[in-house]
Amino acid sequence: MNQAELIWMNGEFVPWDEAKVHVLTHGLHYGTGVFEGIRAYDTPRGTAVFRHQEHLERLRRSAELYYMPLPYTPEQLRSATHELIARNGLRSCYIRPLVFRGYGQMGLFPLEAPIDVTIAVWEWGAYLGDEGKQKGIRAKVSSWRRIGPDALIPHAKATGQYLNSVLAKIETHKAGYEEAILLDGRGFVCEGSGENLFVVSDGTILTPPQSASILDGISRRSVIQVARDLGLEVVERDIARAELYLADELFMTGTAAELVPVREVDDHAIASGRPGPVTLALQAAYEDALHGRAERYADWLDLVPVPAPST
Ligand code: PPE
Repeated sequence: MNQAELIWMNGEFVPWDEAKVHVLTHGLHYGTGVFEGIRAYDTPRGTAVFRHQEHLERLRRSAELYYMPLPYTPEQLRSATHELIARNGLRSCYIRPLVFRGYGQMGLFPLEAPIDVTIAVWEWGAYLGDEGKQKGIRAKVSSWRRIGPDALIPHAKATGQYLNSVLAKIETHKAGYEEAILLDGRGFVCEGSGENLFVVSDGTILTPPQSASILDGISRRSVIQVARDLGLEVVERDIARAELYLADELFMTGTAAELVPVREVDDHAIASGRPGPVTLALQAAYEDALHGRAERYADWLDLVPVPAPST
């Protein structure tokens, strides 16, 4: 991976190679952590973090759902992130805040273990490849179902929950596909291993609802808004597996992935097997929003203050 210079750990800026934890860290054993994935873009007004406050609010909520009170306010984490980006000299980057139960307590009762908070930033290119973004990816429905709301909390972005995504990702990777699509416990379409999913059918954009065990993606919400602003109809409803094969267009959204067309599912080409017009129009409009080229979405971008020159 692309290393940066500094990582923020519990209020301090530490060199990348010194950002370490004890092997008896609670979160390493039991997955007791929550995190975020955020991106900052090099925009005409300077480096800007996309929907920063919304991501930090989701982090706070994820932590709360697992009984971890955040020892920092979202505002403190926001300014720490600004400083971290500036001190690392990055113009664009991926941002990974992590909140986890730390060292000091073993066993499943975690409430006495400390809560550690770290933020890392690094340069991260196209998650599903540059070619995938342009031409679309090949996906396969995984045999692993997405974690259900009766066992875990799909709405929380918790570290332990990602074993589910990892199994699906490995399975589909070994089978020669670029991404996994998981069904929910009822057998309806849920999402990718790290992306939400959209279907274009007869000019309408469909996407699974909150009750389908999805992560409430911030890219998903943003793309829904961009689509509606373009005059497109977006409907949240359950989607049957075969509707993927019969779709006119398919695409995925996520912070790391951004907006990526899907050109094949389970060896069925989606329509012509090339990204369709709705996907391409939305992708272009969304890229404009991310990169600060769309005035309409300017308030989605949190500008990183330029540090005052040292005297
Ligand atoms: N579902 C899952 C399971 C998921 O992990 C993500 C983000 C999304 C949907 C889309 O959510 P949002 O980023 O808010 O639009 N996945 C993150 C982790 C990727 C990783 O490999 O790590 C991300 O995109 O940052």
